[in-house]
Amino acid sequence: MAQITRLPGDDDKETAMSESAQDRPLLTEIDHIAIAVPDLDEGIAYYRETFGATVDHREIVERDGVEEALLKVAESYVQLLTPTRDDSTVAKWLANRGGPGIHHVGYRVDDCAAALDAVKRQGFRVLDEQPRPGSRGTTVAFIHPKDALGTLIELVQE
Ligand code: MC0
Repeated sequence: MAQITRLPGDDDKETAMSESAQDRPLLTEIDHIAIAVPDLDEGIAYYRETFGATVDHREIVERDGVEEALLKVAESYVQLLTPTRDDSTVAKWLANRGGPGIHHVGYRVDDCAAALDAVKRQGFRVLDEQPRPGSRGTTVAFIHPKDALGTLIELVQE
């Protein structure tokens, strides 16, 4: 069994966590799994030819320097993401990794500001101090992967 080590500040985190615990969990559904690809059309063709998946929505998000294609899978999406400029964080990620792969997970939340606040109160680093616009009219905020089990997390309010 894994040994649980208590660290200084854990008591504060625990208090913040129980204060933030809601009647229902903050994460309500998986909104999307984001897969970064060097070529969006090639990524779309792979999903179409292999799985018969079709594009539900396509959008350039200037702020993040990405173009996305959303392919619906039940009530969630596969989000294929490609950089639109060299200084995009996704361009850097692809270059470091050397090819396509899972870039982040987007979880639906009822209230992005409240969920972000809960993460911040527990002392975890966030990448957006305030919720901000995401694609297709959503409100989003990112949590730092180094404080989230090595996974970049996006909170998504529809
Ligand atoms: C970097 N790291 C990651 C990661 N990106 N770990 C897991 N998943 C990722 N996606 C790790 C690196 O391996 C490195 O670990 C450390 O984090 C620092 O990485 P870096 O290469 O120095 O990168 P930074 O610091 O320049 O940027 C990473 C960071 C950035 C996560 C802070 O990508 C960011 O701010 N992301 C949030 C915005 C975003 O991703 N936008 C694109 C999607 P080591 O161990 O080597 O130190 S926009 C989107 O999806 C919108 C359209 C939407 O859905 O609505």
